Amino acid sequence: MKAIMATKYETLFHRHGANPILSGKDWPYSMNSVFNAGVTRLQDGTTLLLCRVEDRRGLSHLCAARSANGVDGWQIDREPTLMPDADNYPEEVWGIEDPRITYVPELKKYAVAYTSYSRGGPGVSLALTEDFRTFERFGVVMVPDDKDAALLPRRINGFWALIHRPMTPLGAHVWISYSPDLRHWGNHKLMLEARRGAWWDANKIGMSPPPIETSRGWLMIYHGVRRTPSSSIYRLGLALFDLKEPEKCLNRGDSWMFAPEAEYERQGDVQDVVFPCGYTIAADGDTINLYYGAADSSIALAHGSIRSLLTWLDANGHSEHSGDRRHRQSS
Ligand code: BMA
Repeated sequence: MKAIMATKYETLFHRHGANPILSGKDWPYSMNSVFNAGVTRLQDGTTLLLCRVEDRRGLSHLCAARSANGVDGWQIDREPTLMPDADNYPEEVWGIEDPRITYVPELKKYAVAYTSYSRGGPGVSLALTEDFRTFERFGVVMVPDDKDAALLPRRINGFWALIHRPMTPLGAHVWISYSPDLRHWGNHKLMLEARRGAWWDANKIGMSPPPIETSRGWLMIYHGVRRTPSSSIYRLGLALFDLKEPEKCLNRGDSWMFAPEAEYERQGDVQDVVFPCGYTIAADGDTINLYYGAADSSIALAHGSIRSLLTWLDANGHSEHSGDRRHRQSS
């Protein structure tokens, strides 16, 4: 099958030549597929991927892979790192998926927000860890149907902030909620709405990796799901939010900026999916290494520049609050 694609567009993320950098054949134990990894850089500079591993029953758990250069030489835990614990956390009965990692300086811990797949649908669970070997589980913090969550690294006006994606009859939009203690959540605010109609990000969007903190605001890479008669296409767009008031969207890109194109993104257990759950930022403070699940079958890497993402957004975006909205009646 030969794909027909547009060619005249700016490339913001460059795929690594070694892609996919991790797949099932690298795994030390029997499984089906590995994809959608949460990412962080540890104190000693090691890149840690907390990978979603789907077993041969179809249920997922999380497994850590560590690498000195973030590209190869991965040391993969010999056994699952975090297994669903349905006895104590019944909401994890059908597995745990798609972790997003945030280092929280105030706690000196990593917060892992992940999807717990309960009989009532997917919800958001939270856990803290210092070493990715032992975890303190907080259980469900957002009831089903909800997913695509990440904690902001610090309090906003004294409250912890969690970005997430509840599913409502009016669509799947991105929300932000606040908590004094990471357990009790409220002050829910709509952050970013799925567009409607023919748009690439109509009806269903979700935050992909945790937002990137820049001097101009929280830069969010989000996925839009375009339903087609044959399947769905997961593509990525950009939006910028106010640093002090993160529910306030300052700018949102019109077109997508990264989409399934490579063979390993187009073909797999689920075709046409690019799904990043994390990144590292290089010592220059600008280069972003984006790790993404490809076609729900492997993990791939692409690098970009935060400055270029912001420049692109200036040229290709609109404020969600100004008269620009009127100008975009079609949204
Ligand atoms: C989403 C999530 C992701 C997955 C994607 C494509 O709803 O469940 O884990 O990669 O669908 O199947």
